[in-house]
Amino acid sequence: MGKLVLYYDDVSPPVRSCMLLIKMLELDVEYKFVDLFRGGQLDKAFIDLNPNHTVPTLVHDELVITDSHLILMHLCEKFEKDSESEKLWPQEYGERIRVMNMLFFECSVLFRRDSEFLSGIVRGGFASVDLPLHERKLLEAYSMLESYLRRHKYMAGDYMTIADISIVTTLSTVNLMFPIAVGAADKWPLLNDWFARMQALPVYHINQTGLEKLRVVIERIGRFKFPTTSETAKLEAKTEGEDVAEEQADAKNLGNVEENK
Ligand SMILES: N[C@@H](CCC(=O)N[C@@H](CS)C(=O)NCC(=O)O)C(=O)O
Repeated sequence: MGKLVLYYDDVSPPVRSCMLLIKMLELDVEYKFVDLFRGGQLDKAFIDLNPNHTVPTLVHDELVITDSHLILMHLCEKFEKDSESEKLWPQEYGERIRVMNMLFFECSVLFRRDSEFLSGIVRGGFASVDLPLHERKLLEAYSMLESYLRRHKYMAGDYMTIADISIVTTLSTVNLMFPIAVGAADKWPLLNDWFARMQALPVYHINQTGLEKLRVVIERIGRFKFPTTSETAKLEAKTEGEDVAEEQADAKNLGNVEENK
């Protein structure tokens, strides 16, 4: 099968999507940790490998793949068993294009909007971000996903594909701030139902673990708490320890890097 190495930090939604798929396909992968909140992605050796210094990065023999969506496609292409019941990456052209369409949506709309929001918190603290603006953009993305789900049961068809795996890791991250359940009755019933189905997957705990790490670190750096039951985050004055100051310095670095993209 050739050697597979995944550079990762599971605070990252696109990393988590690859980890979910790797578990589903039961692949033997060597994991190399890149500590994002300590600037590990800026180490020379890693930049030599991936000039865009992002995780996930997959090395498969001579191939270096630096985008999660392509990693998902590649792993399915190479390792998904050729079975009718396993169509995470379908063969039929039209179905495949629908999957790609949603992967590109994840990349260019959902992840981008989520990343702009979280990068703002990391750069300047929660109090500095334009919450109504981000809320409008992210809730609009929920509504877009709700529209896709009116067409079929999963994001790209009536069965689960890598588009669902990619979307759920970012969506669950956005959900920390803007709970989908709040709009379950009226605005996003289908999205809420789809999210529950995805959370019931046997591998979902992998996403939950990274998500929890991200929640803790973003709350500490941003000096706030994500909401628990209400839609509104509560600002919370926190005492800054040395650890926080150090993380903020590194996080500023990360924020600058993301801003330049
Ligand atoms: N479109 C890329 C996005 C990857 C990405 O932006 N990863 C972030 C973490 S979520 C990262 O590594 N940021 C570090 C940096 O930009 O220096 C993918 O899906 O793989």
